[in-house]
Amino acid sequence: MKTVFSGIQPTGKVHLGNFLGAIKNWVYLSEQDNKNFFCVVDLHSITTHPDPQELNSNIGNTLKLLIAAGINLENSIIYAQSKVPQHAYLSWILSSFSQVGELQRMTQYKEKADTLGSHAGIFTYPVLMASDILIHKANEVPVGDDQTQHLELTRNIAERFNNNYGEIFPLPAKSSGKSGARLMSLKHPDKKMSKSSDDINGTIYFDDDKDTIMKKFKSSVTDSSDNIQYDLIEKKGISNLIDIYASINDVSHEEVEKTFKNSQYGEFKMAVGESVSEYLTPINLKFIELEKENISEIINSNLQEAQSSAESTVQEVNNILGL
Ligand code: AQP
Repeated sequence: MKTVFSGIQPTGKVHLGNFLGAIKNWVYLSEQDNKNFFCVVDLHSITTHPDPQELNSNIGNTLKLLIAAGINLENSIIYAQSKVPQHAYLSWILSSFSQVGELQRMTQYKEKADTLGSHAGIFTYPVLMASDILIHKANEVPVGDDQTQHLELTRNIAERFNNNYGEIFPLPAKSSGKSGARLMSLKHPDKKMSKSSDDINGTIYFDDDKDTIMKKFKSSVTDSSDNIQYDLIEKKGISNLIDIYASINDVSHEEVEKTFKNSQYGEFKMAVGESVSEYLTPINLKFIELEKENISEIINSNLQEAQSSAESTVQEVNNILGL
């Protein structure tokens, strides 16, 4: 049985990109014969110095949303990273198996250092990410292409540890599960749809009602032709809409082009909006229902399982290191 790990940062309100790029696949993986750890990686979001109240509310909402999305909790554990301090503990140990040069080469470090200032948290962030994966000895990690470099680093760190102390950590691979689309803003199709941006009209949030969703799609930026064709260079806006429709309906770009070959942009935009609303509305309704319920028992039992899995790895590592 495979062990799968993946995470989401509580940096804001969860959006359609998070669903189609990650959570939809997590739901799929939770229906397979895997052991899954889906983690709200709140320690990572400290790098942006968030408002404490906002952070706290985002952590709770994100956990609730993972349940509302339909992740099967029979074989999946959802929890907040900071409640399992073993993540940070292992991260310290792994930092002695990480090289400064390779951390300096991380593209996201270079990008984030430009915007957030170069504090050490941004620099050592990939080591914590390696720890997130290795603490549960995950062998599969469903992540987007932007995380490939971090996953390679995780493998390097694990290999170095293993070379010194024996085969403790499996070398994790990128998930071969259904890959999700990389959604762009509806208003700025050259920018990624993102939790922490203030691009409200370009972003579809999980709790947008049908009216709002339809309005956002109606005013989405496309191009002056009326040709529904996937072309990431010349037609970024319409390609983004094709991606969204294809991902929600589990069809290929070609099938979308074929289905809508006689439609105009206006018609297609409404069809995409309808699909999105049909996909998000039940999740939002379930989320509202969960808000009224006391789910602390679910959260606590998941947390205990996560702590016990992490503690068993820490014990093994401590014994091997002579700690
Ligand atoms: N636009 C997107 N399209 C497809 N997938 C996306 N993901 C994020 N944005 C898109 C995927 O969602 C998962 C969780 O992301 P994250 O919270 O770890 O961080 P992120 O990638 O930085 O997400 P955001 O929403 O853009 O947040 P901020 O604004 O905080 O940076 C990941 O699997 C990610 O690929």
